Amino acid sequence: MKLYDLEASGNCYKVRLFASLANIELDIEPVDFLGGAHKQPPLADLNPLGQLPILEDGSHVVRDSQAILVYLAGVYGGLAWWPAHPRGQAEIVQWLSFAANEVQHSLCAARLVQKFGYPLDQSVALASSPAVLALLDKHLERHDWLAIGRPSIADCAVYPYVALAPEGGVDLGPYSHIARWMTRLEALPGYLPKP
Ligand SMILES: N[C@@H](CCC(=O)N[C@@H](CS)C(=O)NCC(=O)O)C(=O)O
Repeated sequence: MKLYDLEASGNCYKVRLFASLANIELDIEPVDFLGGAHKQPPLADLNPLGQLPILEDGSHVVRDSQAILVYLAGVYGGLAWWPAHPRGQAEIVQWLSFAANEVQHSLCAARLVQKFGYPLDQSVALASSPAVLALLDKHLERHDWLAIGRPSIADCAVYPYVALAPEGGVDLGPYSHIARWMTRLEALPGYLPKP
């Protein structure tokens, strides 16, 4: 199973982190991102959005880090990471959407500007970050894990850009429940340190 990967990408890290925690073997294929390889065939044929990560499992292709987490957990991860019941699945998907929307447009965007010089509005990204972190911190005040009462792909989807947020100029200092959740996640067997 091949992961088309960019080491510095938090979205790719979501997949590498989960695979490491769930002991799923991936063949990591580094992509020449600066050279634009993700925007040209053959990768642009695999993902017409021209984005990473992309997973290739034999002839089956999955794009989008959230979708890849669901695929890997459902096919190879067992019920521990992706429960059979739709209630548990929906609880997890709430957080996958949060990762792809709120987190992507705040913490991730701030890092893209500060670390990689992306032409996004840093002030908008920074202004929206505290509300995202406050919501997360409030949830974690009453829950050890984001969903289903145990570690799941929800945690793997949200953790990377939270852990990387200081690289975007976002201060995690005020969020003590987030800090304790990160410590719990980092203590899991198979934890893969952030890039
Ligand atoms: N929703 C996608 C976003 C993927 C994404 O934005 N990937 C970045 C690397 S972190 C990328 O390939 N950007 C290139 C582009 O959008 O042109 C996911 O979660 O996988």
